[in-house]
Amino acid sequence: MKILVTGGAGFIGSNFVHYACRERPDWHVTVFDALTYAGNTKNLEGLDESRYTFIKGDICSESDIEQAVADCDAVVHFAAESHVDNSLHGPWAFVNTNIVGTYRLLEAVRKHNKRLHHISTDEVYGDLEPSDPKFSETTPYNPSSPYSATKAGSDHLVRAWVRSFDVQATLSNCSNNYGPYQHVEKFIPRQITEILGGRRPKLYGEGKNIRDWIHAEDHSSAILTILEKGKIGDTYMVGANGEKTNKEVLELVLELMGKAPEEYDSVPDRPGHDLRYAIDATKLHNELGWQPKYTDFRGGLQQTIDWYRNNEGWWQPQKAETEAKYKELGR
Ligand code: NAD
Ligand code: TDX
Repeated sequence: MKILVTGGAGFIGSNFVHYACRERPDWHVTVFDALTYAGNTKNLEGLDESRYTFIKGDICSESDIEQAVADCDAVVHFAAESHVDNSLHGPWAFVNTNIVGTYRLLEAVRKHNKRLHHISTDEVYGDLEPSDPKFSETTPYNPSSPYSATKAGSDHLVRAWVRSFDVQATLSNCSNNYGPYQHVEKFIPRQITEILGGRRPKLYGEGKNIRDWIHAEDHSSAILTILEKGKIGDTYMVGANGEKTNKEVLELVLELMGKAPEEYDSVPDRPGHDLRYAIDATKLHNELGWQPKYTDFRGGLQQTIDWYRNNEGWWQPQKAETEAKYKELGR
């Protein structure tokens, strides 16, 4: 089995590549990645070199992606612009990669008749009030940011290509991931690396927003399950019952790093900030028998903190530029 992983040098994509190489020793993985600011070939270090090939390529380039697709059996599509704050200040890259890039990939998959699994996010459903039921596969789309609107657009394209052209695709919409190799622009790594650098973490607004955290390895096991057992044309929600306010997460990071709970700064809120995301993964449990492994958030977070502590050489090169961008935004 030859698997093409778009965005495989990014956070979740590289976690998936490590997981798939471990769990499926007879597979060959081709990582296809443009190496934007978010991609890093260091994320693939430690893999047996005979097990994977790296192609530097852009999913928006018809020729780059078509060649790569022609040469594989199945595609797992992670490549995207993924950070909400960036989408508020430079939406074009999101429209281009998330929508045009997914279109190019779909055309290549259609032409060469390959299996596709498309990775998406719970953010396409908009946000919830604290008392609302969780998102499920039938929740109507209602995206808030340029990021989530372009991910929603990509989901609609995939569904249309399944229905209109018989493309053999499945989709999954997952909640917030955490774990190793996550860029320091994102909430948890930003706070860990601020503390490691001797500075105070930064909480948007009052920190009442709720996110539903899942470890990237559990997301990887869900993707592998759907790729192998999912029903063509179906969407699966992926989540691990990890709802927490941002303030709760930050206080836990502070505690695990030996700091007092008030040792952080409140900074101006993100415009249009979604209040709550929460996933109901019943379909994935009942139909495909998937279960998460990292059910203890405290343990998973401690492991993640240890990873950043032990891999300063990985994150330090991204840090100054990331914080300079946040400084410009006043966050
Ligand atoms: P990331 O930003 O860490 O990685 C994205 C990767 O895609 C990078 O390696 C980048 O170089 C590559 N890429 C970007 N544009 C490309 C292009 N035009 N051609 C080829 N490669 C390109 O993102 P992530 O957090 O790992 O997210 C991966 C996927 O999972 C995305 O589709 C995202 O929407 C989805 N997702 C993320 C989360 C989360 O919590 N991070 C949750 C649910 C879904
Ligand atoms: O410094 C910060 N302080 C803060 O309070 C940062 C960077 C974020 N936040 C808040 C904003 C969010 O409520 O923390 C929460 C999480 O923020 P992000 O890590 O930026 O994630 P989010 O906007 O929730 O989106 C993430 O989950 C869904 C991923 O980035 C998306 O790619 C995914 O689809």
